[in-house]
Amino acid sequence: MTDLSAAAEILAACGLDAATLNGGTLAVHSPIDGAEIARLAETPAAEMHAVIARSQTAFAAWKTVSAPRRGELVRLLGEELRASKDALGALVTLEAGKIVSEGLGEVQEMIDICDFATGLSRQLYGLTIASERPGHVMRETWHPMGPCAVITAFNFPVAVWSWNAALALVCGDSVIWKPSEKTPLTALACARIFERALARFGDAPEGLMQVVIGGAELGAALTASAEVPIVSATGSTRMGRIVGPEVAKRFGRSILELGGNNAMIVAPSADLDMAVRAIVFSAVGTAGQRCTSLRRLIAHHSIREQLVERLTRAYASLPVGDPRKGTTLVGPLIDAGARARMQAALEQAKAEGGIVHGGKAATNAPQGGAYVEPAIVEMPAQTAVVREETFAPILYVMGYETLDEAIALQNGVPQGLSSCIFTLNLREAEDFLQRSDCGIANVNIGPSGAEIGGAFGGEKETGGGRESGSDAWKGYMRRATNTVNYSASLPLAQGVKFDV
Ligand code: UN1
Repeated sequence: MTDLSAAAEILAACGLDAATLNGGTLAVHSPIDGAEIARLAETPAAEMHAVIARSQTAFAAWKTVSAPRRGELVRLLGEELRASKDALGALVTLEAGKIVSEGLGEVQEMIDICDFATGLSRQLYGLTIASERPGHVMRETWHPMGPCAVITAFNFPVAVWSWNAALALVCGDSVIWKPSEKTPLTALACARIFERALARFGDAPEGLMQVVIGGAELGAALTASAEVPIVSATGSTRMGRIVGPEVAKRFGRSILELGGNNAMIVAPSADLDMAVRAIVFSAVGTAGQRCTSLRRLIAHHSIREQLVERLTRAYASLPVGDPRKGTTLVGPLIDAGARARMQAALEQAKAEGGIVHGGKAATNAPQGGAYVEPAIVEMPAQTAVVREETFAPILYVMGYETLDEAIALQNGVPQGLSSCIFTLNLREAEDFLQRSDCGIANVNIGPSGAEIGGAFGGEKETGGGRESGSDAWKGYMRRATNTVNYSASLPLAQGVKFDV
């Protein structure tokens, strides 16, 4: 059993009083051992109108604050996150089951995006554009949009909020956050941390960042409301198929970060020592529950057997178990449902001709948690099960002969998030980068563990959204094209004559 007093201590360190986190309708379980750690009051769906109205009022005030001053709030958030890193990291471990280092890494990712967004607050650049008309100047200016809904998943319960919120806030938007029902405590902890930044900041409007706790009906209220111009949603493709059309129906903007089915091509020239390490981290890290987890290994026939042999050996010694233990590398799946889906996928893979290594329930792990041995499955082809995203540590291995064949396999799935190649051959590497159809394509590193400086997201069923670095901020602002005439005449564009 999770020691409930230890859980209470972690919650208290995050500014949450365990005693007030009871008596509600939403039971929160730790994936470590399935123990109930809280029972939270849910936001009634009927209250969503008021939440959205409050966000609109906050937006009206916030958009008039200068962007660098808005950046100051995000800078303070970064400071508060630094001070709370250990506490929040421990709560991520307790509530999402991540190993200690990955819990801390997630908070570091939040700190990084705060630093990035703070600098960005002085760089919301537009263009100046040459006008065809004399005495005219054209420019592009960027303006705050309005309330931004942020719908997040359990697997990155805090970082994904921060990628969206840090950008939205410097862009002048207000934020309404609906975290996963599986990880509401980390969201409440972030709200506490944010309140501390607000208190130091001084004069931010009330309701600038609100958290709503509950299920799909809250997300539905956000996606349906024309008062919420931006909906950023991270989760399954199934969820995106609902959110995307709903938001489009009212001409809102959605930023979708949905399923991935990420592949690595291992070429004959690859540094296999490095490839093995990259494969193991990206396939079994976070127990295979990252959008960017490695799910498909496309290995050249000449090295395939050797690679599988080395991987099965590395997998056999993987420490699976309590994520709070410093030596553990693979923690639990989020719940028993996730384990059942993994088992079903392995059964289907066998039926489709796969040879399964590993994949059994793990022994030597706390009772009550969904612990599994990561699985490697040698597949005769890219069958139906391989084309689906199963959110678990399953690595399908396929062979190839020519690079064309490998790239066709890599691109031959409905999802388009992350991809990579291991090769020492420059021609192959560049060719792959040109032809991968994913939002992320890497050389000699795995598909997961992206830094916040780049734009994050992918194509096809991954949804097309971009979050985090580069110019992803443009997704949180509206663009205006301004033409200013400083001459004393009124010429028309395209030479049109209209004399009155
Ligand atoms: C996700 O799985 O939703 O690239 C995000 C990575 C992390 C983010 C993953 N920086 O693996």
